[in-house]
Amino acid sequence: MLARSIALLVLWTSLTLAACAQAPEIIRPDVVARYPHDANAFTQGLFIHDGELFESTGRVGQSSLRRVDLETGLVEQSVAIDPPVFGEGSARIGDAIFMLSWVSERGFIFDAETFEQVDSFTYPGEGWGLTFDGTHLILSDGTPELRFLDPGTMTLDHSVNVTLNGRPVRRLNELEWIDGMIWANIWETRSIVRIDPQTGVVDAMIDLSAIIPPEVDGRRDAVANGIAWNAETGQIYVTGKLWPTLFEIRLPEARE
Ligand SMILES: [Ca+2]
Repeated sequence: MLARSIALLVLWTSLTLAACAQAPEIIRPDVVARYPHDANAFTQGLFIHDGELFESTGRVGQSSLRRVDLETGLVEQSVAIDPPVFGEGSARIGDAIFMLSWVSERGFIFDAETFEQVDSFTYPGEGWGLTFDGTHLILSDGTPELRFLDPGTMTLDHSVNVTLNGRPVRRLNELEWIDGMIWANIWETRSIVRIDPQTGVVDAMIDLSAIIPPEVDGRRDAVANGIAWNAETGQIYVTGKLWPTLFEIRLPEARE
């Protein structure tokens, strides 16, 4: 009886420890800097290339791809995405910018310098967020599944299901490859999840509650969306749909 009780206690302890080890860390980022952001931009994609900020926006009739001056928030170059397409996430590979649409099952490839459309591609289902890990384009579609696409053919290489405490995470939205991990906004929340690209396990949640601009606080459409990483400097930027502000953030653990 005693041996059985001890065995159960050992089992319970190990399960508890396993559960604790899985629980994601909750991180409240520090704000390093604030910059103006176009409050009419329904942000769906955000990334940095060679220190320059690029953004894709959504809504039918307002969708666009744009290059934005980081300091002023002014749009320096843009191309409109014609109706009925609702623009979504974007990512850059070399001289090409790939951009998704929400429900058209069609994406676009733009010349990164001229913003001329040079090609298009198709994919099944919805398109939400897009990022590049150096090998694959990673696509979110609002489900817990992240699709890893071969950028040469835009065919599916493999997919990963994202879990938090063992449960599927839905509504994965804008994506960013940061230092070997995938960061993803969760639609209609104030949280970014940090995902292990191999296992899909969320190891941390970045809580943006403290930086929601007062101008949009409480607005259901103006949710946090948009993460950009400057791979050369390590700087991380976040914003939201219709937010008047773009923030450079830093995780406390990264303090020197
Ligand atoms: Ca991004």
